Amino acid sequence: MTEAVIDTKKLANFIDGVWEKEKVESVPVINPATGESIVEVPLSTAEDVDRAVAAAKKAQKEWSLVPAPQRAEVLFKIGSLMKERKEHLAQLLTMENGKVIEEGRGEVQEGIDMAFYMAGEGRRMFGQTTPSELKNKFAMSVRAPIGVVGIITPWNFPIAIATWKSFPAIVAGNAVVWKPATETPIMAYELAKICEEAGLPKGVLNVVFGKGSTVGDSMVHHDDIRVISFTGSNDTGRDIAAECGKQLKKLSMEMGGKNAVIVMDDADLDLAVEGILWSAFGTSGQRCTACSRVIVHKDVKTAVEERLLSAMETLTIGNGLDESIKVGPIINQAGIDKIKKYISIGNEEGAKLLAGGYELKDGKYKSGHYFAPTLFTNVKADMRIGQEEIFGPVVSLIPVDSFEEAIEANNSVSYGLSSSIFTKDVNRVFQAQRDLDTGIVYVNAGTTGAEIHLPFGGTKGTGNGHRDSGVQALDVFTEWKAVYVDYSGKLQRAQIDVE
Ligand code: UN1
Repeated sequence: MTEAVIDTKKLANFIDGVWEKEKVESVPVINPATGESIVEVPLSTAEDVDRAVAAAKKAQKEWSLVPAPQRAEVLFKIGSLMKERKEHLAQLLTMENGKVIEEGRGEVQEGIDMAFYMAGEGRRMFGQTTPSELKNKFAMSVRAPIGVVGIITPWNFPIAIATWKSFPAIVAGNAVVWKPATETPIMAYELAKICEEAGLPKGVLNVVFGKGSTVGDSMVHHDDIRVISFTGSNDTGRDIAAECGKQLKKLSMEMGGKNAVIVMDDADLDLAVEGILWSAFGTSGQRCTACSRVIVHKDVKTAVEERLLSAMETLTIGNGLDESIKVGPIINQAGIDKIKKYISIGNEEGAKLLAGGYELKDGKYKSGHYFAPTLFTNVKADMRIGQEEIFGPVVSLIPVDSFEEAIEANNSVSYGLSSSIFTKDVNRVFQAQRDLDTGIVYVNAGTTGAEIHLPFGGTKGTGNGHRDSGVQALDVFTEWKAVYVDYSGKLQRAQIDVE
């Protein structure tokens, strides 16, 4: 079991190209697998945010004038450096977040993919040319950068989500102020170092470590930050949305899901169980896209329960740096407490607990935060464990009588991020992709595994209509500008001087 080493004892904010080492107040970053402190992370103030925003504002003016293909060259270099350091990054990611090393590598790869994809946009970033209704007049639309953007990222995907937000912002000519989650700041430190080495001009990316209640709040209130891109909890998202609404500040949000796998009576059950196992218990269920409901046709309910239970027995739990481990720890005690609360709720609501339901505390689990993979059955779609996000390795099996009932159950939650259906019936496949009210739909695969060149986000309470990643991410970080060039030499009035 190799273990990467971080080259500092205390992280520093990165503002205007300077690593600000003098900050005093800090808290330890705890490895959730071992309980050990890895490094100290500073807790910054509103004043730090002010300086970061001022630096970003100044840098953005020049950066926006650099031709986009040249801005993209820096992103290509960033992607190459990430690729060179993939294993180092993946190990540090596993240490700060707990996800198993294979998933750590996958997440870093997602960031590399995003770097190269967005670098490609430097030579596209297409607008439109379109005929004018008037003679000798030219009309086009172009993307314009917005200015300083604030990004607030979660601990569950500390590098991938940061790249979904910062790379499109940067290639489009904006400057970024980034507040990473205090639980997982190491990826931010490593990524900022890479950006510096790749030659990103100072001030284009600024990292301010600290709490949402200080750093995040100051960013949301700052007049010079014109866009906020946030991924995190529903409650925080609502507060941010209210404030951004007051200020008419552009906001892109992603706030989780209550994602379901539907297993129809004609499904390949072994495949379905594999898909459920991977998307429900991978990352210990701490993905916004995690499968937390299995909506199963009554004719295959018992078979799915039996196969899932025996598949769950193969799940090894422990420190994700060990390649043989399949399920890592939960991020912290608050995460464990929330899962425990939902186990009690499920029991009180009358769901039947088939496996798990407890925290692992003995022996090798003593110093970390571990929870046993858990399966409830006979869950009704409207129970709280069938409706609310648990963010842990807990699956609720909801039996249904028909395809129609399955779709209805899927859509009965307040979220709309990801959904999946296992069936061999092509007609049902197409009906399902039309009727499932989620931003992401999978057929014959679990609910996780979004690729970076497609839009990521969801309907209803998952977000506010914007998308991360994909070319759609550019819509968050640019304004559309319509440009008319009249070369007739006379005043031509639109809508009036048309014969
Ligand atoms: C998240 O859960 O917040 O689709 C991000 C997936 C990953 C990204 C998940 N590519 O599961």
